[in-house]
Amino acid sequence: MQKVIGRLGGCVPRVPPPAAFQRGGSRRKAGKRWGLCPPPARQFVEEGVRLCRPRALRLCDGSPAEGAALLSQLQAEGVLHPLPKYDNCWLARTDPRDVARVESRTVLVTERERDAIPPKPPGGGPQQLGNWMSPPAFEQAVQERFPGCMEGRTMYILPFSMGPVGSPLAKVGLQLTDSPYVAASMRIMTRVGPQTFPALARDDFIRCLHSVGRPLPLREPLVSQWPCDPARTLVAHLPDQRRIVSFGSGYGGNSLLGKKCFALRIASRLARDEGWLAEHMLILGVTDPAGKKRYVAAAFPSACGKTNLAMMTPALPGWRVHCVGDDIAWMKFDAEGRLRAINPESGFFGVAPGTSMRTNPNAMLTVRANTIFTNVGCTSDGGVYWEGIDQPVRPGTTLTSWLGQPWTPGDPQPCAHPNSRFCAPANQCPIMDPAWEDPEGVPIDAIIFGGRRPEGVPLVYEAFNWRHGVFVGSAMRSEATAAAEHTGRRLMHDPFAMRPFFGYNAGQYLAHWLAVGEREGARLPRIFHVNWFLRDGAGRFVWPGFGHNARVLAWICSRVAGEDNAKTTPVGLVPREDALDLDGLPGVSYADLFPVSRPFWEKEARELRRYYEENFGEDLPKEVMGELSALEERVKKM
Ligand code: GTP
Ligand code: SPV
Ligand code: MN
Repeated sequence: MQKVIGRLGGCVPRVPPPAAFQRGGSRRKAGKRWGLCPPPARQFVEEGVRLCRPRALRLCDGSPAEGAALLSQLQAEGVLHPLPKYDNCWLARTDPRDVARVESRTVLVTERERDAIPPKPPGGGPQQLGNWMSPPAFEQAVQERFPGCMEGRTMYILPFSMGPVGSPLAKVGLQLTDSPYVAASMRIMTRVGPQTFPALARDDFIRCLHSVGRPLPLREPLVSQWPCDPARTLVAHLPDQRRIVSFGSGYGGNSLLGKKCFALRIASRLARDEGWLAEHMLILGVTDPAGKKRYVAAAFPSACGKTNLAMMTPALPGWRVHCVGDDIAWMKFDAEGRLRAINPESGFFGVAPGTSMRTNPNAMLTVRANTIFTNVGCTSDGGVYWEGIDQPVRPGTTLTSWLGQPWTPGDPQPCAHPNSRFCAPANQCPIMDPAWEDPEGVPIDAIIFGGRRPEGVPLVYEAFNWRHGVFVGSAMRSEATAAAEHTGRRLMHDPFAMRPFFGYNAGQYLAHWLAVGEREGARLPRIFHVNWFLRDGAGRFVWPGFGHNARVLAWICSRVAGEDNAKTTPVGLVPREDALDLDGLPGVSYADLFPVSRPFWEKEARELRRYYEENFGEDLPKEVMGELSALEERVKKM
């Protein structure tokens, strides 16, 4: 681009001329397509080019030929390794410092801090509901990082839609990135191509700028051929300007900006302003043996079972599950007052470890073709390997860990990184719902919250009403997982599974959920809480989980159908002993699954009160505090 600009006499071209587009037979076509690209989008590209100074540009069209070219380029650069055991599958190994979302470097940039996070009470612990950055500090951070950051590299221009193109619930974005790995992954996770141009013309698209922060020539050698700059990583959101600016990481939610940055942080803010919901939820369809189908959305924190539930093979005869989405739901009321949900994504970025033909056969069948694996192990015959894959390794085959080292079962370090992932097209999942791309979305009958709770929290309970349900969501806690930088089995608060993803003040978020419940004419879904992760004294899971979670879905469906089969507890409504099908589960007892202990809930309520006070302060809606007081009263009478 420098050269191009030079040739034009030092002035910045109003539009990057086609000559700036990469060679490869398609330069003329690219130039023509560039000509069709709406002016606001071109302007954003020009700004990015001026700031980042890439060597070349590539406007991505989403075509199969482009996908193939990107992949072979990544192979030539040594970023992707082919996995010949499958069809068009690839393995990436990252710099070991760039393996997960970095919550400590993820910020919301707003004029007023209060618009981003609740105020820190004096003397309170560290605020856990997001990080705020002032606009001047952000400007400075950009100036310290972005000028010239793409020198020597190609800038990929990705016009993309979150949601089926043309859906009233869909929104578009334009991502600029210097990572071909990100470009290849975005093509799987989102709908990339010129079909988004009409929407891009409207100027309200989300502007996404991403750089790995390693201009060429390199000043220091790369680790694992993976460019990143961990010391200067920053993932910034400017909700008022509909802008995302990310630097220094090529991994997952830090770099595939359509996902957490757009579809959750920016979208949750738009949703609040426009009266809808953008949530960290899977969406599934469940059909009972009589053929009655219902749709359910469920929020579990990262690495707590969304993909697995969304794709489950029911262990209950006669029941069927179909997948609409595994991570994010955008939900809006229709004219009849029903909450309708779409999955804004078009691919899965799923946790690999623990995935097997026993636990999640549909995921295993999904990732046999056209999949990019990141930080999994591999076998010498060109297959993948990870903890819990549950597949015999053929004699004579050797294993290589995610670090590229020889690995043998029993080694102290895992073969795959705990946050290793597969990135696969959703339409390859054998149980995608026939309506998964319905532009109107699917009607939601139940909302489920859940987390990893080793003790005290029952397998399932139903909230008494919407307001109590909002309290239940706000009170979610779960053990830390490898999806972000937190370590150990620490119990963390994670309201609505959104703690790392709120796009505005979390207190206002709770108020928005309460307001949704007051909406005139709304036919509200019922709200439930589940816990697949209770452990016994020896640390073993007491619930078999996975396909058996269909037993819980069956009870939830019976509640939606209005069956009178619940028992009231201080915490919520639980299945009567005869209402939960535990047939064929030797050793699993109702009593173990439904602990009700006064000391446990007294302690839980005390901890919640402390958490609310220290983290939400006066921004906690009084209704939520009222629900906590009501719980405390009920627990006292236990
Ligand atoms: P993100 O993609 O990070 O948002 O994660 P997720 O919520 O989609 O979690 P996922 O379904 O990928 O599951 C994460 C881990 O939990 C995997 O190792 C699963 O094998 C395990 N897991 C999922 N469901 C169950 C269950 O019902 N029981 C048990 N014991 N483990 C489960
Ligand atoms: C999560 O952490 O919730 C994920 C993975 O779904 S990432 O895309 O990295 O955010
Ligand atoms: Mn997730």
